[in-house]
Amino acid sequence: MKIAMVCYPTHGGSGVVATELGMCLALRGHEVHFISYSTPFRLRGFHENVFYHEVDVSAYPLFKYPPYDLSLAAQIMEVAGEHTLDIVHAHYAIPHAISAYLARQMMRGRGPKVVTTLHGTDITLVGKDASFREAVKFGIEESDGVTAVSRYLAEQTRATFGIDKEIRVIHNFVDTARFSPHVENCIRKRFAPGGEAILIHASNFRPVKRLTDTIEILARVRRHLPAKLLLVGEGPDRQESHALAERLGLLDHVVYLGTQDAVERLLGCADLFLLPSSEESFGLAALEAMSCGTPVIATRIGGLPEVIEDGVDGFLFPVGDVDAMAAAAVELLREPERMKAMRAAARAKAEACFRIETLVPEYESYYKQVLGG
Ligand code: GMT
Repeated sequence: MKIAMVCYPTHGGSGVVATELGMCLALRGHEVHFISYSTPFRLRGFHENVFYHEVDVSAYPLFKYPPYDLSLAAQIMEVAGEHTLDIVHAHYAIPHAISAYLARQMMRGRGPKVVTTLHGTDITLVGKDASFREAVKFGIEESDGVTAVSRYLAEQTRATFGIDKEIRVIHNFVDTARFSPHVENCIRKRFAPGGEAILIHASNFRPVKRLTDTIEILARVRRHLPAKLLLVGEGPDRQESHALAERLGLLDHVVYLGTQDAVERLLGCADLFLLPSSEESFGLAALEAMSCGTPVIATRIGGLPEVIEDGVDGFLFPVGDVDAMAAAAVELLREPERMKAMRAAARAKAEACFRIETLVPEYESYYKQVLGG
């Protein structure tokens, strides 16, 4: 098949899923065209069967807000015509599903089929906003196929928009060969020279991630044992978390690493991954940590219970319950045998349920179904 992946290029879960999916499909012999405003960050190097098309948005002085949606639609139309695409796969509803719809209309029905994957805040936050709601609903209803990354998100979509068309659930996936339990002692030594426990969090530091909770957890853990916190990513809440760490006298124990390409090397060296989010449709970062054999302490919200089994391969707590999260961390860090079992269970879950080799063919057969229909 000839497939276009329309996605955000930044360090967000939807861009990661789109990129990994596209690269895996290309390896399986499909022709894959990425369309975005810059190269998706995991799309490094040369890949057979992979093409990249950049969306160029004109900054005409009249435009207070340059119309990215229209430039994207025009680019999709151009790529679809030139390469006779079969499928345009829009990742994240806004504006990608609507731009794909527009491209198909501009091709007067001769365009490719549109598959939209709902990732999370496109439904749970942005999609609920009155200024986007009707457009998101329209984009979903007009797509030839719709997938969601968890059962939770599919239910939320139906409930929020009153949609009853089929929404296929295809969970996030992980490359278990790349994200594998592999402890690099030199990395551990660098961050925890005194043998401290290593807690880690990776995200785009937006309010839904509750970054300051990771600092609160560290503060509580350190009342019982020495520990460091690695923060991977960048985003609007960095400053607030930094200020809190300073106020609590923790700056020597928190390491801000910025965005990292080889996050798997860090995940494998950590003892626990923290994901105290207030919204999480799936929690790809948690899955990547689990695949590295790192148990996750997270919140019991959204799709996280579809990924983490409380007490088996991680822990789930109510949003904001930093006392309980810290207590669970301390307990586990003090019980090496239990920690070992949990590490193994986390890895086993990733291997059993979320392998890229299993989930990508699900998208492939969904495309075939949409094309057949
Ligand atoms: O909502 C976001 O954080 C953005 C979105 C993205 O585009 O990066 O992340 C979502 O998509 C991921 C991949 O499907 C999911 O694993 C994340 O749970 C989800 N984030 C949220 O729901 C907050």
